[in-house]
Amino acid sequence: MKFRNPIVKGFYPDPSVCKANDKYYLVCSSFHYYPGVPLFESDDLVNWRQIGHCLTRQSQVYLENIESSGGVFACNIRYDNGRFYMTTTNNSTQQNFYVWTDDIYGEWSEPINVDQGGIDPSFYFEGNSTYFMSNGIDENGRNSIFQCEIDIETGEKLTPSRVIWHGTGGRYLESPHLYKINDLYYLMAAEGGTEYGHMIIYARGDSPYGPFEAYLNNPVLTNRNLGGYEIQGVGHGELIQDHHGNWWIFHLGFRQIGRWIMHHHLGREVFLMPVTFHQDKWFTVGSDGTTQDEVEIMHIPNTTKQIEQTQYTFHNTKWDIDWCYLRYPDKANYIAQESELKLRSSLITLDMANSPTFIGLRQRDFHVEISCEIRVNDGEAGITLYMDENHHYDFALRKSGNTIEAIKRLNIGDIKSIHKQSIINSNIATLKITSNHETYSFQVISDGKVIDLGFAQTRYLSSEVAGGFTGVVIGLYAQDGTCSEFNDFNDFICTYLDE
Ligand code: 6LW
Repeated sequence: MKFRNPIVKGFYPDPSVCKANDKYYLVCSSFHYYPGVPLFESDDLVNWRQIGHCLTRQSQVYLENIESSGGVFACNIRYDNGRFYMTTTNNSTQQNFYVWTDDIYGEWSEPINVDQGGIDPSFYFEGNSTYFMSNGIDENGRNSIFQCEIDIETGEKLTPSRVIWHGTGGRYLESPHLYKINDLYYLMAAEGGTEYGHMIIYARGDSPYGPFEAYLNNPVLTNRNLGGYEIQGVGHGELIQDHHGNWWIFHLGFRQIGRWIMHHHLGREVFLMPVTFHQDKWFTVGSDGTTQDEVEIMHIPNTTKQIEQTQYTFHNTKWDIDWCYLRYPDKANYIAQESELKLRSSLITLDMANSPTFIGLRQRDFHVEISCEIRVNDGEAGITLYMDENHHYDFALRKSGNTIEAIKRLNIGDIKSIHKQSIINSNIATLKITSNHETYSFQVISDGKVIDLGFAQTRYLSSEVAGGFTGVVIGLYAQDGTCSEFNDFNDFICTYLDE
């Protein structure tokens, strides 16, 4: 069959995958968004459906007032002895921890802390032993992978943390994962940082502690030399054998816009590439160690079809699965029903690194049409294209006294300006945003009339401008009111269009 990358679109970075029973499970980092750690299920590795999150209670993850792109960093999911484990770092509290569940569709445990620093923690289970590794800097200032053994019931360290590898000398040695394949231990990691120099490297050895011999042709995967190619920043990967014996790497990457001065605003997404093990027991990725947008593969039958959801509405999404909040929300400000959403403003605005009244879906592709009928009863109610508190485009109805205005406000760093506004006769209107690679366009439909509020560039919401580790989220929000009345959101439709 032929499949297209990315395999999961939109801001779903740092994929980790495991198999259990006859299915596959994938988790991603979530930073300051709540619930934490989106969890997906698949039957065939190509089609993924979100089934929940691992961190669904405030007691599991501290997110209060944390900075954007702080919080939950890269995660690792493993299945051992009938139990699922997910380990991650809360980078804002600098704590590595894990949670577990015996029911993948149910709740996960309270967090169990592990006293080893660094980010990108990961498990390797063998017999009764649990190896726990993460990145760090050794006493000589070198990038390192540290490993210890823990008691999986309590998280207690059973051995001191030891350096097991220094990588190949690239900057930001991250995402260590250990696998035992045909009696050899393979340690795979990323280097180069999560931007344009990103890459996957690996080494192998005879024991979980090494010594590890690096693959001679590292990096085994990178797109850093593919100037002008859309897919960039590939790295941070997971190696997995499917139920039929074939090997794959899931990894992150992003889709850049522009050839020379590039930008990307959809965040880091999930990509899939086939892996071949050779007679000498070293492996390679794809045909030339790069990630391609279209992959033709014989060992997935043609009967497997890659099916993409192109429309997201209040009816075909679930509030607690598909949607997300900024940090821990004040649920009293939300009434979310099957066909309708009501939001009440709080004193917190979208400009604050806090939890404004906001509920969002990730923007998954460039060409999208978003529309929603909004009735403003108090303050400002609208749609925001949200990168972080300093970079967001807000499109809203605003009520002051008896006057109702439709506004488009651009927030780009320190520049915050209402760029266009128009007085309308009613407090109900449909707001419509259309986007392509380069621009978002904004239209208000009120009383049967279409009012054009112009456009804004995608570039200023990109990672290159805003920084951070996330991507654009399409948020419905309310702010700046008296915090008394709810505003109504109806007929939300987000449709992805062919280019
Ligand atoms: C993550 C690290 C990385 O923990 O970015 O691309 C960090 N890799 O491994 C945040 O996602």
